[in-house]
Amino acid sequence: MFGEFEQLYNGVDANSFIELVDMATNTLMQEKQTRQITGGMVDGRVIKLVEVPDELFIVGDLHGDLKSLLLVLKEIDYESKLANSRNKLIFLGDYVDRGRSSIEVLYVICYLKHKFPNSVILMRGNHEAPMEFPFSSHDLPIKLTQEFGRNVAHSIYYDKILHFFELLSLFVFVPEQILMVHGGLPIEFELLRRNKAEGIQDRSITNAVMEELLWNDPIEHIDRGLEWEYSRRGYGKHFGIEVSKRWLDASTTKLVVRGHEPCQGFKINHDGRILTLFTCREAYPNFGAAYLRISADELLYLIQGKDIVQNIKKLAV
Ligand SMILES: [Mn+2]
Repeated sequence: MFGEFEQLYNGVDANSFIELVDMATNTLMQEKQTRQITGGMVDGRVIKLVEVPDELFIVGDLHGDLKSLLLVLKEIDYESKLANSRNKLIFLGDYVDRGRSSIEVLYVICYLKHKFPNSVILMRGNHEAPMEFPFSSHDLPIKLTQEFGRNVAHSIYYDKILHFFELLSLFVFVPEQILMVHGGLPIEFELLRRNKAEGIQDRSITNAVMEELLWNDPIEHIDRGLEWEYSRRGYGKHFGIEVSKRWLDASTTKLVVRGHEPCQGFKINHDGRILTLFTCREAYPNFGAAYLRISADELLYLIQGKDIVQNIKKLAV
């Protein structure tokens, strides 16, 4: 049914897995050296897509759900779509933890980045955890040990995976159109205003900003009319509509697309300014899965974020 990924249902062998992680890592390092991707500019962990992609596909949290990932690839006919590097498939991060197939999902996304380097953009989620923000539901090291044998989690394997995680994008944007992050907008928006012409830059992403990009959530109401509050997640913040308005105004974009929160495939916050996508069912049986598919024309004629709902594709259960 899924062609070349069919064998993944029987697991991945350690050598071919780590070989692919190495290849994807090299692809990401090369991209950072040349500072280019088709139709866009790469500044470290920031990607600016100067040309609106012919077709744009965005996938939210996967959390080790191989089946949902392969369904999306099949529905979008990935081999023919990704062969055209003016199309873009953007993953919002959170590939691992919670589901059964974190290793297989990593395998597939590494394969895609290696095979279609100019069509695929991999963002970092909070589960692709930086050393600075460890948390307890990170079960990837245990999965590696179970699948590849004792001590793998503390070996060169895990080091290579961590290095790969460090190269993933934190902020991707299409000027005049959309901003993409895993979690949310940092409440410190001075960092955008300072570099208004260029947008956010890699060097503006301090650890504190990275924490917010990976962990923040939009919220509709905050006590006493405050613009933000600390998150109950332990890291990051809840940001209110004023923060969203300021970011979209300053960057002259229409919409933020992010993942990070389970929902029925998608949800809208802040009067259509924030779209959340969630593309995982296995570890969240009470939620739905969906992805976004939008053409350049549809994106250019988008007036407000709410209008994008017609481009959301729900995954069949
Ligand atoms: Mn997340």
